[in-house]
Amino acid sequence: MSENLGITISNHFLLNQQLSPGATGSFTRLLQSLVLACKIIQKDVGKAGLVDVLGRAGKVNVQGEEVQKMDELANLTIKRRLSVSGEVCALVSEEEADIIEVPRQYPTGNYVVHYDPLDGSSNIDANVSIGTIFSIYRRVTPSNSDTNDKDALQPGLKQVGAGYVIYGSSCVLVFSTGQGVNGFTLDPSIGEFLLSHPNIRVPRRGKIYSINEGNYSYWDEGTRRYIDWLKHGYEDHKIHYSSRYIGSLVADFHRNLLYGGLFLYPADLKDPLKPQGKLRLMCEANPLAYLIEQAGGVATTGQNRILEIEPNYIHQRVPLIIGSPDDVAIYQDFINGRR
Ligand code: AHM
Ligand code: MG
Repeated sequence: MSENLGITISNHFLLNQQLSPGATGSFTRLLQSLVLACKIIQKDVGKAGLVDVLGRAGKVNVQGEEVQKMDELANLTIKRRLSVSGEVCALVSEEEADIIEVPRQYPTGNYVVHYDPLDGSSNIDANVSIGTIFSIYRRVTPSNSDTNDKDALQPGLKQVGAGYVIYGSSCVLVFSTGQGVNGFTLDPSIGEFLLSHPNIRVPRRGKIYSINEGNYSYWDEGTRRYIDWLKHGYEDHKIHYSSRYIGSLVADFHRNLLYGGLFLYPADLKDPLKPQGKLRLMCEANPLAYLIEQAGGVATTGQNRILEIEPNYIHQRVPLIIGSPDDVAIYQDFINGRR
């Protein structure tokens, strides 16, 4: 058992900082601002079922206060907390069309953060787990210039940290800064995240596949043959695969990270406006690809490693196949005609 099990996330950050020669504390302050934002979102998500009672987005509640939809509220919370942290120069949110500049009254720092404030938000009303995903880059333009696309559109390989928080049966934060993956669980009685899942490694092979099978007839032939093989190919693979699909990427990813298996959102022909599938490269695929690789797994489009994709625009979509290395390798065999 890890001797650090149960230490607070702040202590964990400080220990890492001490082990990094030349660290200034900036990155630690950025992470702490993100953690605080997620604690605030957790508190708000706990009241999600009362939105109808308290008022709807853009309306005024019984106390005369403006009430916002949960995903808008989560977006604002992260935007505010990171803007005042002094450590970011630009933010990119799934909820906003353009790069968010830090307001001029605040000092800026050297980091760019991409985030999906409330992933799976269509599930909120049914009390299904939802989450926040974040991805951190160092700015590449000079600090005395305005930030631009060069800072916001870096390939996933350039991430210096990434993670997610799940607002579920408990609140769990999983993140990596390039030295493995650790998971922390919020102890609500003291308001602290405590190390509960040290050094997470994804199993080499799993028994779970996660995909929206309603899209079956819109997939490419390789993906269809692969899913058929999982279901009917017992004689060959000798594994009883189970299908598990929550429809919240963070929750599906987290389960598969712990238990093994793979998640797939391939390209499909369902929506001509989204030929690359549904998921976003910068705020969904890249951070999860970074985490899965740190945990010993693989993330691919089927053809290319996710982390090597050169992004063209901030809301770019990408096929995502991610999980246990042996499972993803077999999928690629089907896609590339080797099976
Ligand atoms: P969102 O960011 O708007 O919530 O959309 C992303 C979500 C993922 O959490 C989930 O994996 C996927 O959409 C589910 O899509 P579908 O309903 O097409 O299966
Ligand atoms: Mg999302």
